[in-house]
Amino acid sequence: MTLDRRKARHLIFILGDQLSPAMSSLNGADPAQDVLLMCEVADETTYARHHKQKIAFIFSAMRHFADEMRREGFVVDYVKLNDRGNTGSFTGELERAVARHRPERVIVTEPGEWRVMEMMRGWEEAVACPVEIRPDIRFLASHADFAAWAEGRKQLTMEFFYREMRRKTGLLMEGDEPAGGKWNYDAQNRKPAADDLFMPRPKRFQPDAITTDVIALVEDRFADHFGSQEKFGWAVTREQAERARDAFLKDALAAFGDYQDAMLSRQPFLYHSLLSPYINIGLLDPLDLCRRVDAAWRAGDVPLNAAEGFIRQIIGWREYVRGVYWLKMPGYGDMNFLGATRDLPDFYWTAETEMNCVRHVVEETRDHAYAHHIQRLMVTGTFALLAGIDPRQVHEWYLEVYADAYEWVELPNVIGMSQFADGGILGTKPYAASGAYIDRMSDYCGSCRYDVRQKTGPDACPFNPLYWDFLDRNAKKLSRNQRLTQTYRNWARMDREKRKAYLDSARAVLKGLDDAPKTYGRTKGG
Ligand code: FAD
Ligand code: DLZ
Ligand code: SF4
Repeated sequence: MTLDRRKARHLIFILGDQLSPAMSSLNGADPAQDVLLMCEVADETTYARHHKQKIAFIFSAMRHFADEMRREGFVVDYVKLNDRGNTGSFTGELERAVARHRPERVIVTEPGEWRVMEMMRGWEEAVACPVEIRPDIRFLASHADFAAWAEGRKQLTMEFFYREMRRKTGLLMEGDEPAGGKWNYDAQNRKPAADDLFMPRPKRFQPDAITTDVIALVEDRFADHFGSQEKFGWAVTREQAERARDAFLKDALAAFGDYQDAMLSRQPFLYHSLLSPYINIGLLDPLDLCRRVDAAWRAGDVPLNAAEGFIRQIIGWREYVRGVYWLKMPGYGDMNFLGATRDLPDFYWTAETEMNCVRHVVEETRDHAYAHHIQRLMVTGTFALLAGIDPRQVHEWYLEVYADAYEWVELPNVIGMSQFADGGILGTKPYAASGAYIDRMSDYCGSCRYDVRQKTGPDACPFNPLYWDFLDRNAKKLSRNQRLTQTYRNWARMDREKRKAYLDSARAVLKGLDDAPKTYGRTKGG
């Protein structure tokens, strides 16, 4: 009997973002009796039309993980995308694998996405075999933990959740107190950066034979998906991801805090870690990473604001958005508190816009399947918010274009944090800002066709009139927000002519968006 037809005690199904030997599904696994199942399926590549690099990254990491587990002595039944008979779906592939291995039980770790959980709930019936779904122990807070924390709270404030995670893990704690006497050093993390020849570069890797094969496969099967693969440099093995992690800790972490919000045209990565794709698929363990950051601070290698800023993103924001996602699904993705309906402009795909900031971010997204947090939030995110783009289209864009995007983490960041479409579940006010913010934090404006200092008229930075138009347009829903009281007061005090000039300029920008043809995205290839 060939190995991939071997009878199994347990058939352990490992999804593409579960690539760790420490997954709960592998707990107690026995190489002598169990079979691991992994499959590349068309449905997962097209339910969102992912960036080409994202598909290549996941397939290559999956193939390498299968080899890693084979070296551990496991039989891995691996179905490739082009294998004959591949049904193209998780359920179809599980059915076929159950027929091949006739297991006593299927074991799987719960998925990151609601959509896949719904699918899993039907598996026991579909395959006529017991299916055990185990919790994902890569997270500090289980769904029940988060629900218990959220119970009875009027506002789900991330900061309070984060403090609990600090206490729970002991990270940056001195006894019962936060290190340095403060929980949060964000106020020190807002410096603009200067372009610097000696800025550290994140560790990138030459594609090996496996990656080269999947890049060709992706080019062939997903030619019309967004993105270029030319600059593919992602780690695809655990050992490479660990080297990328160590390089970040050594070279960039110390300045991470100071320049977390900065943006520079010639430095797409600045002091960011680029570790999210690895953490999200299981190549790096988030808690282990935070412990290393804590140790670097305790050893005096990095300042407290850097260590705290980084650890807060992971045990704070990352855990918190996952909690919100599972608490509010299903339905969270349909929220549209501000009633925004405009179609996503084509330049989110083509980068063909005279707004230098947006052009840069879209080009970097196309070339690297990456943009850092402030680019996502304050450039493409804020523009979509101010222009009143349909949040579902914004969500679909973010889910497709970034190598680290999975709905559990992407959706709350987009629907909640960036588009305020959840009406304030996740954030207390919308991230609306005029061009002045981008000018302060970046070097984009200096070489832009628009003038960031001009408030209205054809040469004015479009963010400027759109900012006031957004507030005016949404006054009914936002003017009672305490954090916007002063802003609305300023608007009310502005003289009538000035207000009219803002609204007229905004109308001209929005008309330009509406009149431009929409050929990409949802309309392209379905
Ligand atoms: P660093 O700046 O080096 O940060 C360190 C780590 O902190 C990241 O690797 C990530 O694991 C974590 N982190 C930081 N901020 C967040 C956050 N807000 N939510 C969750 N984790 C966070 N992150 C994703 O992993 N997947 C997404 O699909 C995603 N979509 C986003 C969409 C929008 C509109 C916004 C504003 C943010 C989104 N983020 C997403 C969060 C954040 O932008 C990315 O995690 C970060 O840019 C990844 O790059 P990095 O590894 O260099 O991060
Ligand atoms: C994102 C993705 C892609 C593109 N392809 C696959 C695949 O072919 N096989 C697989 O097991 N997983 C893939 N993934 C990751 C899944 O979409 C992810 O596991 C679910 O969305 C649950 O989070
Ligand atoms: Fe962006 Fe406005 Fe600055 Fe141009 S002027 S780069 S559009 S913020």
